Amino acid sequence: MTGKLTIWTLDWVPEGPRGFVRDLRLRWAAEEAGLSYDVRTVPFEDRETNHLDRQPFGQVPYLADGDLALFESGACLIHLARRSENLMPRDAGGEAQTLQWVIAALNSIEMVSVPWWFLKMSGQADNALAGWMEKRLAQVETVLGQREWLVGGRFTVADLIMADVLRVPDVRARGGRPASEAYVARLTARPAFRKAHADQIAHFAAADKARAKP
Ligand SMILES: N[C@@H](CCC(=O)N[C@@H](CS)C(=O)NCC(=O)O)C(=O)O
Repeated sequence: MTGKLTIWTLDWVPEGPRGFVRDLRLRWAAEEAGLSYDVRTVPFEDRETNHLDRQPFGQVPYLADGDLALFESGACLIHLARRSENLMPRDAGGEAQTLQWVIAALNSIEMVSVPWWFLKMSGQADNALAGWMEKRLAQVETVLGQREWLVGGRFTVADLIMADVLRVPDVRARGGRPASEAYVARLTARPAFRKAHADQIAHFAAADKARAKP
């Protein structure tokens, strides 16, 4: 697949999630890989139903690569990684381990951190998931204390998504995890992240202006 890449996101979001909407994962990967892409949008209003044909859960991001349409940020990242060695080694073992850590970020860490965060945001700071969350973060801290990168001694999309999961301010604010903190700082200092982040912020700022027009 070497079609035209289009990353789909929302046309606008409130201030809170800006810089964290998951299209940033795909923008970041494309920037790392030097792949050109367009960004297109679906309306924030009615988002739960207005693009179910492209994302069956009414979420973003989703990706078009020519005629291929994909949803789930992890699947999109693995797809992009197959287009560029910058994102994933080409040997079978390196590929398998990248996939393993992408799934670990989503299914072992974000699977805990998102519901924990939702409960915290709804006023339950000391919620029932706090212990599970602490355990998972401590386990990742052990891994990151022993290596700079998750796979093969080099940057991969596994680091991209793990850092994106760990960089959530409420997660970082729990503190006491120096290796994870250094990892997040190192990953988010990468020029590709900074560009993707700045572009997402600019995208939603432009949407503010468009909405303000009479
Ligand atoms: N598992 C999905 C999660 C996507 C997700 O949570 N997207 C958020 C934006 S970052 C969203 O669309 N939220 C709107 C909603 O759920 O209504 C993925 O990784 O792509």
